[in-house]
Amino acid sequence: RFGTVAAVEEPISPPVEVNYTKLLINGQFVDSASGKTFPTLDPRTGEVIAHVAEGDEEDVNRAVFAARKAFDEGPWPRMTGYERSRVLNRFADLIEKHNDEIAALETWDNGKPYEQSAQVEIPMVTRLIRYYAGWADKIHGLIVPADGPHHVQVLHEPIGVAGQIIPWNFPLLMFAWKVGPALASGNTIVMKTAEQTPLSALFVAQLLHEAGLPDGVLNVISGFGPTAGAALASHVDVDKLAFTGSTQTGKIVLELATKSNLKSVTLELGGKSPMIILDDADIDQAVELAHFALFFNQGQCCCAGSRTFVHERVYDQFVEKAKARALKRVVGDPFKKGVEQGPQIDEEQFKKILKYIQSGKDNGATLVSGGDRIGDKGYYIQPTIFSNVKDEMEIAREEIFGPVQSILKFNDLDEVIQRANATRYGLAAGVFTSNLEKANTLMRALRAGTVWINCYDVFDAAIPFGGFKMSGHGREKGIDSLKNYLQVKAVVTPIKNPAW
Ligand code: TXE
Repeated sequence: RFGTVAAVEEPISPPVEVNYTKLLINGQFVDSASGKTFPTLDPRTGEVIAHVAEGDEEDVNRAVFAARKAFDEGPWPRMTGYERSRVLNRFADLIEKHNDEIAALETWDNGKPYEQSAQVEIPMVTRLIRYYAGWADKIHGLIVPADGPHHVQVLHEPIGVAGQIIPWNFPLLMFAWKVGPALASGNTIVMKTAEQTPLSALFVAQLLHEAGLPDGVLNVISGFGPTAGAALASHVDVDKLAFTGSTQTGKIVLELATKSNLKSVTLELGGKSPMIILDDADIDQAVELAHFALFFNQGQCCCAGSRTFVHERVYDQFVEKAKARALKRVVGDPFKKGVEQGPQIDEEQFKKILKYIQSGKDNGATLVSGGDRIGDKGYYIQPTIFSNVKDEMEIAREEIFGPVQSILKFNDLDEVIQRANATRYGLAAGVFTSNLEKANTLMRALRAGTVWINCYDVFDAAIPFGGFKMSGHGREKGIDSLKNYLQVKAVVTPIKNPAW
């Protein structure tokens, strides 16, 4: 048995048309220089949704040229913060107005449940844009006291042309995390979307222009990594690169950035986040949250709680309850009401996950539930649980990025700290306990960019997000993300009469 397949309800999405499939360069939707297109597929069936213009180096060059001009000649960086905040707020209003249509496009292209898109993710996009609209007129520098008769100002200026490369797991949220702070602080952008999910960014880019964004400030290139992505990462006229994706590709873009012009780089990469359940935790709540932490978004989250460490005293009970919860998980067409899990993004990820499931079986982990695909069409996978997982197994070390929960056993706090930290990643961690002392110890000891205590995946525009170790460089969201897009300039002026 696997998660229930919901097939009763009628689809709940509004009808949606695909109206934007070209590249956005200098405020115009245009064909690619080569005239090439590529298909974007529906993960429910593998069928083509639309053919999208395929950007390559020449298109990136045109887009960077437009962004450079928009930065150097203005008006965007020279507009007042208040004027920029007005554009961003109007943009947020327009996203809100088109919420359900955008959500439908996102679900169609990505496969995530429509209810999740419409009720959680697109509203989070709106909220995040408003958050950065709020910052736009509050970015300022400092006057610092220095020795000697000098007046010293520290200015915070936009950095210039930002290259941004995003993945497919949260297409529009990733778009917003990058565009929000970059625009609020007066930069111009060339964005390379993921080849699996190009549609929603093109739709909202058009809304951003309707909201008053000047031409050339945001350019959107659909296309592939080794061509369009690499051209952007190595472009000498790009001042800053922000990347979200795999650790492997993160290394490549960092190298390209270094070799070209040493542009500053922020990276948000993979993870293998520990989820630690102590024996004094509320077990039912811990089971539910550990389930959510792993299975949310088909398991395609960089911060997925993918190593569930459970204290030996409650281990068997936890595994039984986790199994019961996984069996109840509603898997099916993401447009149907009540569906919790849709298909995986594409065939490549689908095969990768099935390979990891096989590796778990081969390496002696106990298959508790699931373990196979669902049906023979689309990329659906059974909610899968392995117990008796050992640290050295591949499924406990590598990012699976799918609905596969690995449950490990521990018996001592120091031991679990050491094991939880014994990974090259350091993106997030979860702690479940009713003991404040233990929570405080774990919170300090865990080497991760986010520690959730008795909760998981709590995201807010104001909370910084990013990784320790090979999970990345820098932070997104909050004030930290603004800093990624600002240059610091010290201005020193002699003062004739320091007494005044
Ligand atoms: O990632 P890539 P993929 C992890 C997850 C997943 C694995 C592979 O484990 O199974 O990565 O997914 C662009 N120069 N994450 O192949 O390659 C690419 O076009 C410049 C974690 O999708 O990292 C896309 O826009 N750009 C992750 C973006 O990089 C290049 C989210 C991400 O693709 C490029 C997604 C190149 N040479 C996957 N090659 C997270 N941190 O949330 C690719 N790209």
